[in-house]
Amino acid sequence: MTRRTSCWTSLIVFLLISTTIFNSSMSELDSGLSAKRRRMSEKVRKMFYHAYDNYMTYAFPHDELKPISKTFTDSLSELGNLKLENLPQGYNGSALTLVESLSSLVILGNNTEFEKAVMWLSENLNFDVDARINLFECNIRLLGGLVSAHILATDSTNRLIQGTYNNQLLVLAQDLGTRFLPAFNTPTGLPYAWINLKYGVMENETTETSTSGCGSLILEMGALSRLTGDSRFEDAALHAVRKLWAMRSSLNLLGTTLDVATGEWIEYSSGIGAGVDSFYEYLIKAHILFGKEEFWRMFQSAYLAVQKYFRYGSWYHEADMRTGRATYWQLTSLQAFWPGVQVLVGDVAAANLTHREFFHVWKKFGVLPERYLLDHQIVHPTEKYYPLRPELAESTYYLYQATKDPWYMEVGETIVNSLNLHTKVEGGYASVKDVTTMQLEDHQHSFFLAETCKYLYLLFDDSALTGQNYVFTTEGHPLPVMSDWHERLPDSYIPRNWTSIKIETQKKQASAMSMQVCPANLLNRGHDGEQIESVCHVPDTRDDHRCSTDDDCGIDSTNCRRRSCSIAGYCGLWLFI
Ligand code: DMJ
Repeated sequence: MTRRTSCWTSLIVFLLISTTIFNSSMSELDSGLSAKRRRMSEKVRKMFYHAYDNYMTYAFPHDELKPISKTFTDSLSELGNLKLENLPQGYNGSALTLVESLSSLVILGNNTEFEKAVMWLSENLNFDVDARINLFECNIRLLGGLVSAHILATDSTNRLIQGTYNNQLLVLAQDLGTRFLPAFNTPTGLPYAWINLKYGVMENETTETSTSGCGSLILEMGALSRLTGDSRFEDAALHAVRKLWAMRSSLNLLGTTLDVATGEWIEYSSGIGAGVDSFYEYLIKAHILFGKEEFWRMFQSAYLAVQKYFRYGSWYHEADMRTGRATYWQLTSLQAFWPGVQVLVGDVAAANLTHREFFHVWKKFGVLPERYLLDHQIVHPTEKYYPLRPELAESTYYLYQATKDPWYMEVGETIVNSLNLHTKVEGGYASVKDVTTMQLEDHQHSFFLAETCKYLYLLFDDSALTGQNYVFTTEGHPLPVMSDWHERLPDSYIPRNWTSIKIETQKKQASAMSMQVCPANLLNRGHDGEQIESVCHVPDTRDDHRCSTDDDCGIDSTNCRRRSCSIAGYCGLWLFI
């Protein structure tokens, strides 16, 4: 054998060996990941049932579980004073946690328990009660839970409730939605935050509400209208969105609280967290669900304003809607939903950056504090709690769907382990009262079952969603994306639970669940076949990129960072933050 032949032989042998090693290490990696997926989904399944079974044992049919004292609460804390003494005889709460668990039971594949729950609710739920409830909370939890469960119960692919289900949940949802309508009877059409289910708006009711409270009702009420053919629900919610949007500042920013009688803002400072969060979320999700360009236009302007005025590096602070000047430099636990929204519009890189920061704070404390002061890097003195919120798990799930990067499963595992270590008690999962001491509070919120457990489970096992195309409401209840709910159909489409868009000769599928890109990005795309531009792009004021101040500079399209003006007078990413 010549020296040259031997070199070639060695190279081929080397390549064969390394390919075999590479292939086998890849398959080891794959099987390692599958094993992890199985192990973790099992762990989350057990978490769900620990919370659910304890609720059913100690709290049902009341609203929520007190896991430490193994008793119940009917105050529905955030929902208002739906107190037991106000309820008719024999009526024991709204079984809120059961309603909130319905879609999670389907995702976990427990059709038997789902059917049992649906039948119980059909026979026992009654909204004719003298109770003052919070419209937003009641909408996202009860109405959303019922509408979503009705769709799941009647979905032929699920083969649920054979023969026994006659739209009872939809009838209940329609009754509840009708009880909401008097809230919209205001001079502005913006709904009151509180309403009595039996008597409507109470005398001397407060006219103050929040942006999310009056502006994020469109998914549930829109779906209710589509299902019942009664347009009043969608009309009322849509009117409120339009009115709120008309109240934006010249910077396209909204405040946090307002007066529904006068249409005046009360709190001008706002951000992406408490009091505003789901307003942004519902603009993009309503566009995906109803295919309405109007929602996309509102969302796009609102999103650009958020990126421009609230974003600082990977963080989001609050700012005055009139001037855009920063007001509070605080991270709030609720803001952690934002990377999930960014995934829906295709800004995955920006989502990843922000998500990492939230995870960093989670690891620092073991859970996320409700409020964290960014400039001092300390927990807010009076908001040290963690009520089992889902937002970080939710964003982790979306980012995993978009990237399939196994690192997000590590994040999920950390979240699961922290929850079991710090919040699991014999009678369920308890909220954390103080993240600095891990002292617990006797409350298992219903969203722990509707959202936290659901997103964690879906992170490790999304098989229940295969071939489905859902949008999740802000409370984690799935609503199917159907072409026949779309106002403006794409060029070509398959008339089922999927939206398929034809661009030139190329047929592309766009889906909120495939997470590749929001349909609007494809629809709004130019004819030149250029790559879809990031939705966060804000061009510099001048074409030659010259500037006098930072205000002349926009948002960089590739990484969504705010550009600043250099000493030499050029816009760019000069400050790495
Ligand atoms: C949930 O009820 C919803 O996600 C809502 O939009 C915000 N707050 C809670 C969970 O943290």
